[in-house]
Amino acid sequence: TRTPVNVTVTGAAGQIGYALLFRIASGHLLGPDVPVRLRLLEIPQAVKAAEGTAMELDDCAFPLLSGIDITDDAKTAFDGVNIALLVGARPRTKGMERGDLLEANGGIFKPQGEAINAGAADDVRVLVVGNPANTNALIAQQHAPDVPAERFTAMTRLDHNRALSQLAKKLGVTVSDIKKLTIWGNHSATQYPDLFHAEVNGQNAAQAVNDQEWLENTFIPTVAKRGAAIIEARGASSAASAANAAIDHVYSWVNGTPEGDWTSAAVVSDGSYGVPEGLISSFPVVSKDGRYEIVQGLEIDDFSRARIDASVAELVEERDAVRALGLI
Ligand code: NAX
Repeated sequence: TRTPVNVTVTGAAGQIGYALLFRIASGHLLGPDVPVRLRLLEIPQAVKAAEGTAMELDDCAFPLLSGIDITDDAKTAFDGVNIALLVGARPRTKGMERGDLLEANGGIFKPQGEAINAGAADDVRVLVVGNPANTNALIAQQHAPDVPAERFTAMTRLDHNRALSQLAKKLGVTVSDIKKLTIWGNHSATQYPDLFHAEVNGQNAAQAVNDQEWLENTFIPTVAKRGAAIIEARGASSAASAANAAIDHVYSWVNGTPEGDWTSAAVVSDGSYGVPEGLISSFPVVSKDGRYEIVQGLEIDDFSRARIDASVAELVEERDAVRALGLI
């Protein structure tokens, strides 16, 4: 039998954690033949709730789940980790300035980066979900100098999936008819969902839409502000869809993207498309041989350029702010 893959989930007692853990344990993260061992990291006050979730995981009798450990210590949580899902973060509370938010999250992602550096398995892959996801990923990455930088990613797959669904509705097609959609930039309201390189049943998506007004004033803001719309409707932020996107992100990373398609992920920039090297920004990516690679050579017109630049400028500001705070 195969050795179980060590999967660590932080913020395991939170609402995304609750939606995520059962799907990991049932084989959706890595595949139906890959046993997993779960490590749950929580803050001390939430360990008991995590234990409750672990009891329910036991009660599912998942054949692929070979064990569950729960801890409030990052070093323990990341020792030998193969897949690290960093979901727990400090949310923005009323009246909180951006600097305070970044600092509070620096206090979480710096020690977690250090713990990953100290104890992770050689093949560790890290996905940051907790917001501000791109910059939290950058903080963790900067504190893990012995881990290849490309192993740190942040999640824009939910934005990608939201964009697929909105476009499919508009055109009366299914999501499987759509290929090569891209989310560029930051996982925030400045993100740019790009239809100009996307294809719908082989036809260019922007041409198929043929409605610049809809693209600019409906599609882009609907995707970018979907998180707020979910909170408004549900009274709580996206959880199951966020968990689903995290599953998709890791599954694609480990198992590859289909030929003739790509997906979106925030990965360390190599300078492609004018995104400053080292920033963790969303790009069109393919996954090959277990690595995410930025799709090269796309032509970027002025409309897309301005939007990519605006989102990247926000990432630069966040990076400079965490630098000024001494967090990286
Ligand atoms: P919850 O508040 O339900 O859960 C967060 C959990 O993290 C809590 O149980 C808390 O105790 C734990 N936690 C806090 N600090 C921790 C630490 N240092 N170590 C371990 N655990 C810690 O939030 P939830 O709805 O689950 O969302 C989690 C994060 O995902 C938030 O930051 C949220 O903003 C972010 N999201 C990111 C998305 C994305 O697309 N990248 C979309 C969904 C979501 O909004």
